[in-house]
Amino acid sequence: MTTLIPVLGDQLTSDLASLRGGPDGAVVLMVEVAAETHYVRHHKKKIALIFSAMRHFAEELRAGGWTVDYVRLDDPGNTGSFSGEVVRAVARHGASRIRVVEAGEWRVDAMIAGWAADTGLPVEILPDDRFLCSRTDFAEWAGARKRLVMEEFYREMRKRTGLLMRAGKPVGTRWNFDAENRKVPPRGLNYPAPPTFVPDAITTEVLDLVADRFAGHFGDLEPFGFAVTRADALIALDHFIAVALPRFGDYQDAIVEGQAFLYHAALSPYLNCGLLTAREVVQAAQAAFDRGEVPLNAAEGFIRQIIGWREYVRGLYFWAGPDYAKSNALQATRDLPAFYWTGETEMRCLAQSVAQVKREAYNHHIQRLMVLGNFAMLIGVEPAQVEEWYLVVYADAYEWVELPNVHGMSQFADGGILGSKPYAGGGAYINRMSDHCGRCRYDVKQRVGPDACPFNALYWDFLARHRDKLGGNNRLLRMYDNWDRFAPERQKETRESAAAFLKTLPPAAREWAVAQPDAAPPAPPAGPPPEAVLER
Ligand code: FAD
Ligand code: DLZ
Ligand code: SF4
Repeated sequence: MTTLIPVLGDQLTSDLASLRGGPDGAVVLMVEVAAETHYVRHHKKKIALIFSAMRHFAEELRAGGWTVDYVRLDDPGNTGSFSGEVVRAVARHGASRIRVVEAGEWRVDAMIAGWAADTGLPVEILPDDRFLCSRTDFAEWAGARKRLVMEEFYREMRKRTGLLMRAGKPVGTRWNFDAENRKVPPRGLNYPAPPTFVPDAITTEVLDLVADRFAGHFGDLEPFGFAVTRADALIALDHFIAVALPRFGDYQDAIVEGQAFLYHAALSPYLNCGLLTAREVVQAAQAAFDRGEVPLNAAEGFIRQIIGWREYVRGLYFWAGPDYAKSNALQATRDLPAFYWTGETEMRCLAQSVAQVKREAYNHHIQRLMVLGNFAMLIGVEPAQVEEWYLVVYADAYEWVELPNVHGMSQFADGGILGSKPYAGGGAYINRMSDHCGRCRYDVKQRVGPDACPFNALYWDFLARHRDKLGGNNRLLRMYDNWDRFAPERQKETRESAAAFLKTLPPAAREWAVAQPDAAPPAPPAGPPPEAVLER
């Protein structure tokens, strides 16, 4: 009775439900799957991170007494698909049953659902209890509600986990300190970059493989400094808790040129592939708060991101079903501009964000939401193209977390299931939260004309264009009032300015994301409109 336990590239957790019984004669199957690397053409750093973390994890399991069958990308006979490799492994090991943890996305869940028919064996599919809220628990919570409100979910999770709670009440008497998390950082602050790790022999071999096989994918492969083992990911966690978390809350929404990480955790790549668990990172934050090492607004802000937003988007992804991605509430059809890949635009905020993600496979939340996502929504890019881009470029991107954030939060393509209004903003927001505008060729204070910040006219044009769908939204009434106070001539020149800018956009750039013969994208070069109110 040999049990085959397939472990996917984002299940690299020794306490994974399928591994909990201990070795017991089972065979763990891990596979470098060609199809996973090019169903979208992931950033080179992301592929290297996953392959290296997988190879290290296999070694750790072996050291723990497990038999691990590890199929490398170039191993002879590798079929290049999860299902093909499960079928081959069943035959190799004479397996009599399969045990696996549910996947993080519908696409792979569907493959797993086919394994019983593919192999003729019983397949036990276990819930992924690394998440604090199961798919069923979220569905129960959501089922009773007219609207899904993250803040309500979050409070429920605070009660359920007991984090930052005292005698059934939130510590500090408030649930949410978001309003205190939007400070503009003073000049000259020291930012503690997250630790980087020198590639060992395993990683070096993977880097060579990725350089060779994925040369045409987006992004810089080196320098490569990600943690690829649990031990190193724990160092990154300790560093964040000790050095960055104390100021995490204050400057959560800021953007500073040359500082990719500010006081952000930069832990999502490790959380999402399983090197760290959500439980341990929130417990570490709570413990630092209990020791008096971090203020409440920081601890609460961070814990909210994990047990609130992270669990909420995952719950919503599975609750909404595989068709969630199909909606296009704003009927957006434009192609993604080429500069999302090349960085070649004079809009400094966008150019800098693209240059950063090319280098680091990382942007922080406000760059993702209020620069890159905001612009794509204002110009009306087809949601599927935006989603594909986000899935490609970020080391932490897996569909369960990418899709709700992009489709729902950033593009409002779900029509308001995830959020109650679009996260749209003009240049004034970016100017207030960043130091880009002073160095930009565009003037953030101008609304129209060739030198005006494009975000400004585009913002008003977006509102005017979508009045039929958004005009009745209570949270946008003030903005529509402002627009209505524009004289007709002013409205006309604003919309004409937006139209003139849209005509200048470079042609479609889809080819970089979708599977096709390798070709390296070019390297990137190094009256006040309203402000978006963020709720995090
Ligand atoms: P911090 O700002 O330090 O936050 C701490 C942790 O909270 C993160 O590591 C992450 O695990 C969690 N978190 C915070 N916000 C969210 C959120 N909205 N959804 C889920 N988890 C959250 N996050 C991903 O992990 N993968 C993605 O593919 C992804 N795509 C995004 C796309 C868009 C358009 C937007 C607006 C957000 C996206 N996010 C995504 C959420 C968030 O931007 C990243 O989790 C965060 O930037 C990761 O960096 P960090 O670890 O420094 O985060
Ligand atoms: C993202 C990714 C990549 C690039 N490669 C692999 C791989 O070769 N083998 C593997 O098991 N997993 C990989 N992954 C992660 C999977 O895509 C991920 O497990 C599924 O999307 C389910 O969330
Ligand atoms: Fe971006 Fe406009 Fe500021 Fe330039 S002026 S950096 S385009 S917000």
